[in-house]
Amino acid sequence: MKRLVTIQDFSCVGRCSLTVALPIISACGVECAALPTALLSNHTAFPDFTFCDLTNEYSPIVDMWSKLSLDFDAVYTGYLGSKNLVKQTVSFIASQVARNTKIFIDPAMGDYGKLYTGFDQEYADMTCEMCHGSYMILPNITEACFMLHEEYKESYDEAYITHLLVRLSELGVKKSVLTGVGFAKDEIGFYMYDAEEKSFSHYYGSKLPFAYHGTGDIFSSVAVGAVLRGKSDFEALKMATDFTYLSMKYTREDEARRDYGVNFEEALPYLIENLK
Ligand code: PXL
Repeated sequence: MKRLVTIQDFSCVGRCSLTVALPIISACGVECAALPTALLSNHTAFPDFTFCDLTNEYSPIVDMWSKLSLDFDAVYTGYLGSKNLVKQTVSFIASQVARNTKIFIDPAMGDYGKLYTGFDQEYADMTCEMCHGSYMILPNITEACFMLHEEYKESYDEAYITHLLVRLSELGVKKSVLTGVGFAKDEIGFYMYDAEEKSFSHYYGSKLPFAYHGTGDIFSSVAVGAVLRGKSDFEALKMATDFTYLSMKYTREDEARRDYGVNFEEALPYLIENLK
């Protein structure tokens, strides 16, 4: 069984980051260790939240892992939460790249053309430093634009998407993936660039006429879990697209739903079945 460590915050309520990554990656049949970067009462899209930065725990934890020779097949980073945490993650990733660990980066910091509360351009710039030597990066278009200082476009063509992907690969990433891409009103999926093969691929599923918070974390967790379970990158990303759609559909059908992320729990049997 493969073991990965995911580095992101623990938001107690709201179904994002670790509360999404842990169950999904476990359902993929992959051991999921965790390095929590911050402890929040709930995610930052709620009107208010508490935030406890765990920066001071970071070095002692990774130093202890090193002392105990604990190692990982992959590292998967998500929402980090402060520049200090990005800095520490840059050096942790560098140490792991040197050991040939597969690095997956979801630079979770914004959506719909805006950064989440608490982030700024400098944070986005620092995120680029994590990319060198990494295996896959999975930003949405907003995150890619902030990282690359490119104009965010709500309506775009294929040339815009492939340009962003090639620029992402120049940060030192093997597989650049843009999430939430669609050219027709009713389609959404991913567009990938393989820097070694110099080839593009994409897949779209149906787009539902509503949006929920936390779908990016769900998408990335499925993609990372499925790659580590042995699926090809394309298959894993396709599965992530379909799983995200299914989770959103179940959420809509739940009359008692609350505005706390999506009902990915109900879609877990699909994942387990398709990864057998
Ligand atoms: O889903 C991304 C995410 C993760 N963690 C926290 C967040 C968000 C998005 O707002 O606030 C704390």
